[in-house]
Amino acid sequence: MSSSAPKTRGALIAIEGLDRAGKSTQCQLLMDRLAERNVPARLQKFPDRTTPIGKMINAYLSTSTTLEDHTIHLLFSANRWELSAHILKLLNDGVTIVLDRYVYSGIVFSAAKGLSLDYCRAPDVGLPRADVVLFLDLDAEVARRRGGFGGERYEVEAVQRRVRDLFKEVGEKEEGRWRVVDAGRSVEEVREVVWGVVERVVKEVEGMEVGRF
Ligand code: T5A
Ligand code: NA
Repeated sequence: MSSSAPKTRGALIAIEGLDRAGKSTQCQLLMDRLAERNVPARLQKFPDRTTPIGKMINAYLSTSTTLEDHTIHLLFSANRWELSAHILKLLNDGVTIVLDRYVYSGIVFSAAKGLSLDYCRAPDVGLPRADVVLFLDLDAEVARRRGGFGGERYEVEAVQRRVRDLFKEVGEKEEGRWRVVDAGRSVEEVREVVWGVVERVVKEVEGMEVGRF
């Protein structure tokens, strides 16, 4: 065991940003590019609305149920924890994982309601740490004009403004892992910026252990 070469592992790539910043669009394009380059990869969206906890979150987001702020915060975190062992295993098996939102959304959307940043981070401490976070930055007014905005609980411009400021604050603690991408550009331009970062990170993590948040 001691003489074996470091095992190739997958990269944990988080795509974050405001509602309608183009996260899901870019996640799909990134998955396509990774497939073209023969990099084994999986897409994992958070919240994952398919699990029992995810179904509770979905009911909350679609505003059909009300939940106390701490309760829904812990459910979002629990939704990440229930998938964490699976994510770790895939990474260690050499599969790159593209996350459509992760702990950063978890922190800032709850903090925007008035819970402290320290409280909001705590339940996610220990989860697999993203090797890089691509923060798709978009003016709240531009986000509002994009398709489908307004249907769900947090899709209110004042909330989105506060969320944008909080993302900036959280990103400052991530140092080199946090990359701000101007999401106001065309889909293709954003795709190329994202790929430029991901292509490098996929190579850089080879032989490195998965970190913990
Ligand atoms: N949340 C989430 C928490 O409170 N705590 C948590 O722990 C987590 C994980 C649901 C909510 O949950 C909150 C945050 C959210 O409020 P969700 O399910 O990810 O989160 O939300 P969705 O509705 O699926 O996705 P978004 O609204 O965030 O949109 P995306 O994925 O950013 O944007 P996308 O790609 O769907 O694009 C939106 C529109 O813009 C166009 C697209 O074609 C589409 O019409 N578009 C562009 N137009 C012009 N130029 C570009 N570059 C464009 N890119 C995309
Ligand atoms: Na999305």
